[in-house]
Parts: sequence; structure tokens; C-alpha cells
Amino acid sequence: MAAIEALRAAGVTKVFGLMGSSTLEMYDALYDARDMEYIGVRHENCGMHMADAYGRITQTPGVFLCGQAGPGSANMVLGLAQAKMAYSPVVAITGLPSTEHLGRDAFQEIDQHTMFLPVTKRVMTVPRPERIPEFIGEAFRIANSGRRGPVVVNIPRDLFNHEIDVAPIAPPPAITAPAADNATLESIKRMILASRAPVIHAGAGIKWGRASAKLTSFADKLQIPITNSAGHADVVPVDHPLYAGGMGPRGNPVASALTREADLILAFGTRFGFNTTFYKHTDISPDAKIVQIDIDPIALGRYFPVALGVAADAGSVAEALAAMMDVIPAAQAPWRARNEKFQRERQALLQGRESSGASTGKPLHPDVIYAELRQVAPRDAIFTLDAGTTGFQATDQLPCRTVPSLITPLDCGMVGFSYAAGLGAKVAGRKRTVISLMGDGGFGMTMGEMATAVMHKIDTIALVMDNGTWGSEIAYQRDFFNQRYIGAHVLSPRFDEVMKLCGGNGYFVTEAGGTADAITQAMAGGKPAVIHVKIDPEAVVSFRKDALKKRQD
Ligand SMILES: Cc1ncc(C[n+]2csc(CCOP(=O)(O)OP(=O)(O)O)c2C)c(N)n1
Ligand SMILES: [Mg+2]
Repeated sequence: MAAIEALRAAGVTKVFGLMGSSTLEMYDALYDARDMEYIGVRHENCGMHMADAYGRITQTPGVFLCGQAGPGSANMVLGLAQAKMAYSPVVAITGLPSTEHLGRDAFQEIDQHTMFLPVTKRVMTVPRPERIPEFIGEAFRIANSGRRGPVVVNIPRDLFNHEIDVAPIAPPPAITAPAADNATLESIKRMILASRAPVIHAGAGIKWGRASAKLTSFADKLQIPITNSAGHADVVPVDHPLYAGGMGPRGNPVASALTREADLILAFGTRFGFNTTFYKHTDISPDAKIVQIDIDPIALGRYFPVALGVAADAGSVAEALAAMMDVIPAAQAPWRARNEKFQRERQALLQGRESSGASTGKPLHPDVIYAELRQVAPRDAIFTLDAGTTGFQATDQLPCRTVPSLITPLDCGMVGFSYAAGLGAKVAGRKRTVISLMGDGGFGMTMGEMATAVMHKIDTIALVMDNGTWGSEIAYQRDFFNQRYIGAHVLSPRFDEVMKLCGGNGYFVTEAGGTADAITQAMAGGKPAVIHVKIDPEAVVSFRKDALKKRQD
């Protein structure tokens, strides 16, 4: 079948999906496609998150085959929005009513083209059967080029019923990302040499380019500290001596002080977006010169004025700069005193986290969970997070030591992402341990996928932190609404027991030490696992700016 041939030409080996009568011909053709593994999910939205995470780990679009026009398609909307806001490459193929019925308010007819427009990079509706492979090929090209994103291909169901002659389908073209020219590189070099306190600020562009080693070589050569943007704490291995962690409201005070006090910020593959800056100068000195390097020219200078905007691949610029600059030994760096101060402060921060994580009190504080995770997670582990207070508190605390290893909801800020994203990441990197962190609320939204995990032997470890509340939101009711709690409490089943009923492994933790033990057992167990941890309902944080202000007063 031409549609399957088009997937094959794009190199597809995994297809996530939930079946339905609008695309059954494609399902039937998939039956014979022994080179493609089909992973059937329990909710289209979760399937989108799997495809999203799969795309982030493999750098190729995750594919979701949606069976049903109308309701099935509508279930994809949030997942698409999520992928769009994460600039994640996804190709979703879905059905439409037959062309004979379109426009008549037919059964399951929703205006899908319009519905998908704001939540995708592109929506395509195939007009003729012989153009199906062309549209699918185009979807892959668009999803994975420049700044990536999700693409939907709508196919009216009757278009599958035609015998068509198609020419052999060519794979999508390889595209080389642009590099910076010599004059630009020379300007950056001059700015670095004239600087007294330069800082590197790095984000997703470095991850997408798999350019972490290029960035650290550049940083090492010139002794420039590295901070990361929100959600990208895996931009370089966290134990790199020049790594300071996340800056801004979701980061830590040491990294934020570095960017606040910098006179030159070298921004590699990052936008200075909302979660990193709140679009304010709080952690970015208005006097600092910013050199922003991003593959997307629209990102340059969008939220903060730049001294130099470079539309190029961030990794290639780091590599070129490293090649053209002389080594500055640590002891001779003009910013040596600043570096020593930051490294001392960073050590104190890390030690503080370890002491807080060593608490044996009950109920457990999330810091204890993160500390135990740091002890036992393997070096190549992948972590996924949800929005919610436990996710927020984890962002700058996880032992991300392989790039990429952190998958978060990013700017979509959604609850109910982490578990499904972990399953997609595991399908992408079967050999890597995947640990998905989320709250009891978020896991409850997506727990149907436990059965998917067992059925398809996707053995991730879900670490569900049960505080009995929609924690991030109850924090606001506690801090601003005189503790008038409404809608804030959640009663959950023992998720570990539910996982056992599904056929996986389950662990229940209430004591310090229990999380590390459970993770170790889950890694050895060889089955999908859920660790249900009881945590302190009081350890929730209200995140809004006014809340921060109140805490500082
Ligand atoms: C899909 C979605 N629904 C609702 C929200 C609003 N919201 C943000 S955080 C949060 C609480 C999450 O609770 P839980 O998953 O238990 O994590 P906790 O904050 O307790 O750690 C809610 C409801 C959201 N961000 N996304
Ligand atoms: Mg909760």
C-alpha cells in the first residue's frame, strides 16, 4: 500500500496508534509490514505523547496512526498542542468521512482541518488517492525540518479504496543546518575576549543537534560556565564541572546569579522563553550583551534585545568557536574569581540538597525521593516529568548525565504527560532505563496506559508521588485563598496494586530508603513497574510571581 510505502521510505519502524474504521485499510496493510512494530494505546492523547517523546529521543518524527475520524481525531488535540509547544516532530495520520459525505454534517464529521490548525506546524488534507504518499512524505519533511513540530495528514476514508500507480518513493532529503560565517565568528570571539564575566546559556537547540560535547569542549577551552533553559537540564551532563544548572524561576539561585551578573550571555539554541525568564530582566542583566544563536531566525531578539543574532545551528557555532580560540587555562581566566565563587556556591547547593534528601522523617519530602533517585539511577537513564509541584521541584535535581535524558511538558505545562511520554521514550531507546516522575493526579489521568506497557513489554518505571492533592493548585489555595480548599483533594487507588493487576510490578513506599530499593528492584524486575510513594502533602509550592514575592517578604 502506498501509505505504508511512504512510511517505509521515511524510515519508520514504530507506529503508535488506536484503531478505528476510518483507516482500516491502512491497518490491514500494516499487518504485512513486518519491519514496523505497531503499539496500540488506550487513549489517542497518550499516543501523541508517546510519539512526541519518541521523536525527541530518536530525532525522527514519532508516528501516530489514528483510526477514527471525528472523536478519535479530537482526542489528539492536546497531545498535538503539547508537541507543538515542545517543537517536537510528530506525524499523525488520521481519517476523515468519505468525500461523498464530507460537508453534510456526516457521522463523526468534525472540521478537522480547522481543529488542528492552531495545534500543529501544518495540517494537510489529502485531495486525491494518488497523492497520499506525496502528502505523507511532505509531512515528514515539514515535521523534522528547521524548528520541528507536529504535522497531521487527514485522509478521507474512501481514498484508501483505490488501486494507484505510484513511482518509487524517495526518502525525505538530508538537510544540513546552516553554519555561521567567519566574520560573525570573529565578532563573537572579540566579544568573549573583551568580556569580564561571560556565561553560556544553552537549550533545546544543543540537544536537537546532539552537540553537547561540542558545547562542553568550547566551555572547557575558555572556562565559561554553562546554564540551561527551563526543561533542558540535560543539555550537558549535570556533573560537568562548569555546569551551573537551570537559571530563572524554574532553576536555581547559583545559575540565576551567573546570568544576572554576566556582561556577556552566549545563548546557544534557546529562546529565553516564558518559563526561563518570565520575559523579565530579573535574572538577565539589562546591561549584558546577548549573542543569540538559533536555527530559527524568528527566535533571535524576540524577547530580549541582542547584540548579535546568529541564524545558525548552535552546535556548529560552538564547535567553530572552540576551533578558532586559544585555550584559556583555568588559573589564567580573567573570570577565574567569578568561576571559583560559582563552583563553591554550586557545591554548597548540591550538599544542601543531599542533606535535605537524607531526612528520615515521615511523611517523605520529595527531596528524599530525588536524592535516592540520584543514588541509584544509571548514567544513561531517561527521566520524564509532568507539570505539577513534584515535577517543578525535580527539574533542577535529576541526575541527567546522558544527552538527551530529560523529557518534560515544556511550555504546554500539562499534567498527564509524563507516564505516556516515558513509554514513548522507552520504545525509542529500549536499552535505556526510563524513570517517569509524576503526581498522583497526573498519573490518574493516564493510568490506562499501564495496560499498554504490559501488553507491549515497555518496561518503564513510574514513580508516582502521592500527596493526595492537585498539589500545585492546592498550594495557591493555601497561600492566597485562606485555605478554603475546594476541588483540591484527590483520592487515588494503590497504583502499585493496579499495576500488579495489569501484570506488571508494583512497589509501595512510605519510608526513607524505600524509593532507592524499589527502583533497584524495578530495574531488575524486567517488567513495567509502578512505584507508589506517599509524600508530604505540605511539601507543595505555589509558583506564581506574587507567591514568590510573598515568600521573599
Ligand atoms: C491537563 C491539565 N489539567 C489541569 C492542569 C492544572 N494543574 C496544574 S498542576 C496541577 C496539579 C497536579 O497534581 P499532581 O499531578 O498530583 O501533582 P502535584 O502537584 O500534586 O505534585 C493541576 C491540576 C494542567 N496544568 N494540565
Ligand atoms: Mg498530587
